[in-house]
Amino acid sequence: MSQRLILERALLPEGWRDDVLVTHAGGVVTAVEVGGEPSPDDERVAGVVVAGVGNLHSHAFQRGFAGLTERRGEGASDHFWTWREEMYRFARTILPEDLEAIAALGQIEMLESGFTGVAEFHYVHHRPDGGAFDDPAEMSAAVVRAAEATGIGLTLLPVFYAHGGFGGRPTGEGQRRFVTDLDGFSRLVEAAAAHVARLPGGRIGIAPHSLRAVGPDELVELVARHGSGPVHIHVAEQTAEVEDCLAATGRRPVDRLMDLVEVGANWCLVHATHVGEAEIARMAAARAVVGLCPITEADLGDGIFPATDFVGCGGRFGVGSDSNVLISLPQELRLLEQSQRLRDRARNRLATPPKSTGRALFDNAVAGGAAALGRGVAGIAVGAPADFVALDAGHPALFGRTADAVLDSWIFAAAGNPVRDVWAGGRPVVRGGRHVARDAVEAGWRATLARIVERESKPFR
Ligand code: NGQ
Ligand code: ZN
Repeated sequence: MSQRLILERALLPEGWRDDVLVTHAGGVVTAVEVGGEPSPDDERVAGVVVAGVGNLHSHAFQRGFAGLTERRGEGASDHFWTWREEMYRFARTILPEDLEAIAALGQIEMLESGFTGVAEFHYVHHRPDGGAFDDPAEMSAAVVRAAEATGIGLTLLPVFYAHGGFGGRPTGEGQRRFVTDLDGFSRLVEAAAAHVARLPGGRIGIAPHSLRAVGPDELVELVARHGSGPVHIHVAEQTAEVEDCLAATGRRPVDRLMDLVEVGANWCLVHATHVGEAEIARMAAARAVVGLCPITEADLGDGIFPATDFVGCGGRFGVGSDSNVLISLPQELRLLEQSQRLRDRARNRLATPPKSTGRALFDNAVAGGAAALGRGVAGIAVGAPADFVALDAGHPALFGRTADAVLDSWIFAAAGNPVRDVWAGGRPVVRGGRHVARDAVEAGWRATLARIVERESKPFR
């Protein structure tokens, strides 16, 4: 059955329009008419409506230890690799029901901030002792159940992980829940796909974890077997990875990756922080989406992605919440722009006139997110998922603003959350700024965190 919404003001791919009649059926937009004839059954949506954004990179379980790695450890300094040890320690404890509860709260926070879909880069596959679950996709199924409860559009990316570093170094204790061989991975993908199939709007892709964790022959084989959908990979996030890659292969990571396999528009290169001029041009020419995760990249001390140069080459990007230390679509976009301003000591670095900075950031996030999630059509348009975000035009930060200034004010000037209502796959999931299942999901979250604390002998810092 089709449903109709009358949007008072909306951002369509062709620009800002008033009185837009949107029809959707089966979770997909079937018609968009400006000035269409309303009928009494239509739902009127006041305020300003924009498309929902795909969160192109999440590790759901990491939401569970957010805020617990902000003390300096024993060593001389803390950095990405010491954080990773803490993260592994947390990953070792997570059971399927824990993952379901943690993922559900994270997804609610995503939806309430304007993310209507998520690409879940999922690598905690096995039991805590490294043994196999009866269903190889047991942990994946927990993420799928969370998405069923929250309504977020899930693109599940089972991760292939085989090595502890370049040159086929063995994996360590902390990685034992992640590791499969190629055939085990194919079975996992098949089992995960069966779970995803019951999810409206669910999609599946793959994620070779990184050039550190995946050998060259394995990468080629993974793409040959499973490379028809979205393919995501972490690349060049830390300078140590660049150095190790150069030492092992004589090439920088992005060059190495693109020498090995044909990277195209279905690829999402996550982070790509440390890239040279030639790599920037190469990623842009390939139409790959660069998956930027500014909050996590700042949190982990990764560095600053050369977004101005990449956009100058016509490159495509979107944003992801990655470690989920803090989940907020506008804050990801703001920090992305502000990192460029701090580096360049200049303003409006990612604006593409006549679009304002906020509009340019937002449009990229919509298009890049849709591509990375394998969703085809982006924006409020026929064939796209019925994912809409209604902003409260009366919110103090937005009041009196028109056109692009609404997005600028949301992204740069709103401390509170002006997101009022959200639809994901046609389903109303946020009403009055609150997810409809928030109470139940919060209760599950609290119970889960209490369980984890009880189970752990050594508390998280
Ligand atoms: C991850 N996260 O897989 O969760 C990674 C850390 C790694 C980020 N890179 C582990 N932000 O890269 O080896
Ligand atoms: Zn990641």
